[in-house]
Amino acid sequence: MSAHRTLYRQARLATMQPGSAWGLIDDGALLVEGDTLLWVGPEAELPAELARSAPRDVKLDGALVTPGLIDCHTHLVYGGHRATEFELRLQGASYDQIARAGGGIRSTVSATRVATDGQLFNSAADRAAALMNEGVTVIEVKSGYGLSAEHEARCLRVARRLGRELPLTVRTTSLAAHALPHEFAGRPDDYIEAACAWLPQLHAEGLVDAVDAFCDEIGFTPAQTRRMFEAAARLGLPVKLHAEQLSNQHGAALAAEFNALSCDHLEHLDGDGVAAMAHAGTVAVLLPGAFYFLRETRLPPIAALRAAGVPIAIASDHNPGSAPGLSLLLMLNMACTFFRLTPEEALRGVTVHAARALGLQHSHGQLKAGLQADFVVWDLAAPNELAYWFGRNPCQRVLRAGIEILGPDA
Ligand code: DI6
Ligand code: FE
Repeated sequence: MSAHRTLYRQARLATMQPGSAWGLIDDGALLVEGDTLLWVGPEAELPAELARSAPRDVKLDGALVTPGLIDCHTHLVYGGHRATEFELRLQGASYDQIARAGGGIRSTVSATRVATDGQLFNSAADRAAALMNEGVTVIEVKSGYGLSAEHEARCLRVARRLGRELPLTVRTTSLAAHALPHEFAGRPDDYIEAACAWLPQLHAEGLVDAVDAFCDEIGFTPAQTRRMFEAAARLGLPVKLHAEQLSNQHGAALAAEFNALSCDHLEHLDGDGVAAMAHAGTVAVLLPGAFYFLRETRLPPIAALRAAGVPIAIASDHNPGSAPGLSLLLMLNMACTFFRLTPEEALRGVTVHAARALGLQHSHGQLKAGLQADFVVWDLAAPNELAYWFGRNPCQRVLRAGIEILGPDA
């Protein structure tokens, strides 16, 4: 007997391992030791001495089990909201018109700067809880609403605190190159120089896992983005990019030059960008919530991404301007309805490919021996139901690092 082992059995495992649809194992078992999956496979093949070694035995009655879900692109830490801007857009104003008039991201920057650390933490923790309720065990959180050395650091510290105080893995991304703060009006190159200079200190404080930028007409130019990436590379930090969201700036090819973990949005991505991403092994993160909420009509080039073998991830992009939703399950449904992903591709997009978009593919994203014991038990029989229902939460039980954080034993 090994006191810290638990056996979960009579499960339908969507392991998401490659080689078969969903990596499906009917009548499967999971043996958890501490925070790790010790054994995963068909229950009939579980060695008897391993079965006997677990003092706790949990029967799951045929329920579906998937890896913990991973939301690999969020802007969770911010002050205020932008419901009035939503009304303006409904009356005909466009997202970029509002941004150019000084609203948009910059109005959230003002609301973030006046919020206390406690307010920022509490609002972000509530939002994280909503994601976690649907089986999310890993999130990425970007800065980008502080836009000064002090306020960027504050937002990243709040993100780190979420990871310490909630049963949740949090990866942080510095997105100082999100918008031009008013104190640098007309001086974007000076702002980028300043933002590059903050990075070593933020990194020294352990606040940055990756560096991102918004490369667009209302964001930063490819040349400015390159300077940000060079500053990241000097510190050995991986990069990601908000690329080709509203226009084609050839940002994906630039990011691929830096072996980016991911390029995100991609509605305006062209064939050269697809090829560059495939060559670099960069993940395409699609954000159907932003596509929906901005009422976009131009689709990312899904067929070309598939044909080139670019891994596709799906994320919420939760932010107050273009994607205020907090349901990763709804994103699965929208990835299928809007982008015509298959339900299996959509689930790979919030598990195995999302892990890769965060550089966590060796510890997260699949049900596989040796990986962290993050998994979700669903009140569902078939994995395609995950992308089918919406507005219903079938999440029954969540284990994160081997500990039940939601469910009968939580
Ligand atoms: N693209 C987006 O969709 C978010 N950031 C970005 O660069 C939107 C951020 C916002 O509108 O507050
Ligand atoms: Fe975003």
